[in-house]
Amino acid sequence: MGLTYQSTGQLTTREIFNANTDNCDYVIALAGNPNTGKSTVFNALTGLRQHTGNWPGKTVQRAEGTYIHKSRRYRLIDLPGTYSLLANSADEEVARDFICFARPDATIVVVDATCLERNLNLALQVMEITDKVIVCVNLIDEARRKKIQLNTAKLSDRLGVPVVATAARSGEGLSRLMDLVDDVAMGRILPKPQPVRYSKEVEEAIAQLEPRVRALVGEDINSRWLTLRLLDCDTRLVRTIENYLNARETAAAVPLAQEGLA
Ligand SMILES: Nc1nc2c(ncn2[C@@H]2O[C@H](COP(=O)(O)OP(=O)(O)OP(=O)(O)O)[C@@H](O)[C@H]2O)c(=O)[nH]1
Ligand SMILES: [Mg+2]
Repeated sequence: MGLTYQSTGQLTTREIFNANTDNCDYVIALAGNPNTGKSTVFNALTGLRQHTGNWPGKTVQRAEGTYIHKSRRYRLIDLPGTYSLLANSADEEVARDFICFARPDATIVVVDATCLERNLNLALQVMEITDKVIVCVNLIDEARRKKIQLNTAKLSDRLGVPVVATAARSGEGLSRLMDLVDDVAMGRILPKPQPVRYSKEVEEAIAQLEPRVRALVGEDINSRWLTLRLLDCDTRLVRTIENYLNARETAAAVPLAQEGLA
């Protein structure tokens, strides 16, 4: 594979996702469960400055476009709608790999205000991979109609990331969304996602294994998240890392993971 780590000495995996920052200042991912309004947000932000194609090497459709906010050009990538990032399907794998390896400057997670609990599952999974998350609680008009009240300040506090309520179809909240994306991409806001805590046994295994994982992959991949995947014996992810990053040493961590759980 002609990119990467070995050849350049640094992670340039954005190139294999055709998502480098040529002609733009920042790359932003749009994630969310199916039917939450991602494409409506995407269309509202990018207007006619968009095109579609396939993800490299996949039959999964990809849409990307650009928008300008505060004189900066943003490239927005509409990820496939998924319920999780466990890579059980091509869609999930594309979404996970993009967030993990292309390392967007910010990821917007679009959630449905009328079924927040189910939708936050994906938000928490994204927040395990990257800190740079903005939660966009969409369909707020539907929530109002159903008399569902939402305290975005409290939600933001509990999650540790910025939250904005939107009704993408009418454009409500989208200007605030772009402000927050700008703040996160520029580093004016540094989200601090509250980590999901697991059982004592799992946390102990993480404590043992994570320093060794970090020593292998550095700060380029979230080591706690990768440790969890290794404890899950996600050998496919290890192969993906080998492909993307040429970091074959990571494979050595799988027996370590099994050791950690023994
Ligand atoms: N009432 C209301 N409807 C919305 C809003 N945003 C999107 N919709 C509608 O919700 C439906 C789904 O929107 P999409 O933008 O296609 O959702 P998506 O997340 O891209 O869906 P997938 O790509 O299939 O995962 C469409 O009928 C939209 O018009 C909103 O804020 N309020
Ligand atoms: Mg869509």
